Amino acid sequence: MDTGCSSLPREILGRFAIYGEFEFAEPFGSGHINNTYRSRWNQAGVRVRYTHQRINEKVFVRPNEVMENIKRVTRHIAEKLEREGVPDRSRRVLSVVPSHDGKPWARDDAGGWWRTYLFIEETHSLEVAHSPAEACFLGKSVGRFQKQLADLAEPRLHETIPDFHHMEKRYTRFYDAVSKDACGRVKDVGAEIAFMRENEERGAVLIRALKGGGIPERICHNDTKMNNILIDDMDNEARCVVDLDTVMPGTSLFDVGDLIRTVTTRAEEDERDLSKVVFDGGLFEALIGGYLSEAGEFLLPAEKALIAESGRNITQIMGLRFLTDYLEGDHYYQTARPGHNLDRCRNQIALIKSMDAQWQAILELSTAICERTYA
Ligand code: ADP
Ligand code: GN1
Ligand code: MG
Repeated sequence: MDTGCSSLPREILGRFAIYGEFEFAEPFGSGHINNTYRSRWNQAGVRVRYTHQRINEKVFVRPNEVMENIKRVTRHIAEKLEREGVPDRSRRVLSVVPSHDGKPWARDDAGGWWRTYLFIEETHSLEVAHSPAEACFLGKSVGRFQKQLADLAEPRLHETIPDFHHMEKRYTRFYDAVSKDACGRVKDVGAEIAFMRENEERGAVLIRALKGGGIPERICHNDTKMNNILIDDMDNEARCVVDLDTVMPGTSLFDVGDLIRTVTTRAEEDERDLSKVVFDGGLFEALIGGYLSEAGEFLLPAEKALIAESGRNITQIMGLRFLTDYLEGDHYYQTARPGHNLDRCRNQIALIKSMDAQWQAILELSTAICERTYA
């Protein structure tokens, strides 16, 4: 079978339990990590689409553990939705399509790891939020996701990327990249390095709170940037949280923080016109209101108290990671142009500066939302 996509090997589609005739496949999505494709099949006259992803093995060194987690998490949510009698369930949680030998993955002839999901129809993902209503739905979907997983039975999920949001360890790696200066780029990023140095101590707040027991460990998504949430084309509500590779223990605040990072500015993550990278209090208010409408019932006061800080914190860790990748030669994130990671880093720094310029107001707003709606 010819897939028509040079990087989607022809043998892989035949290894999943998909019926019917293959019609075509195409690259899909704008993720930075995995390679994603969409295929279409004719199943006795009905057109059905699937999502196929090659798991990035440099990032996820034990793909079988990633898929074990994803199978448990998706099954748990699907069973819960079924018990609650929720309609349209296969558009509200990813459905893993097994291989012919019953595994949640298949290997291509070169050893690459692949997975297949049902393609969730009539949805789209956003790169920027356009309105408070959208921000509210996005927040709500992540609050709901955390709530759905709060009672996942033992054993603990695998840590698919250990210390993923461990700021202190991210700094160690960053300083290592600065001292090695493998690509001779340190000379061009003095201001960015200085910013990261100045913010190092404050950046450790979240991880210290988690490791010191000030806030609880919870199962969270860990990568809740906006385009990992599918929005329904019809009613614009957030339908399904995707990109489940990093669902593992963490703090609820990692997810809130990544939502704040991506939803509260109307600029894309790689926008080069930094005057557009502005924190928007109206989007923040709607986002956190939506999030708390689901998560407010289980969050502790210590977690609520750190909501504003979490946004600044996750924005900082992403800025740091983009800068580290730039210094190391752009080997982690997929990039589309020279200097792409540096653009992303500068964008994150601009967002932090915009937050800082409004910091007192953000704190007051955050306290007011927590008290007003879900004390
Ligand atoms: P990456 O890890 O590279 O970010 P994702 O799992 O986020 O990969 O997938 C990339 C994009 O593809 C997502 O942002 C989403 O828009 C889309 N996508 C992923 N899975 C599905 C699916 N099952 N149905 C519809 N769209 C999907
Ligand atoms: C990556 O996979 P994707 O594109 O949704 C990254 C996140 C970053 C994000 C920045 C496993 O997310 O941590 O926040 O890029 N995922 C991984 O856009 O590193
Ligand atoms: Mg993604």
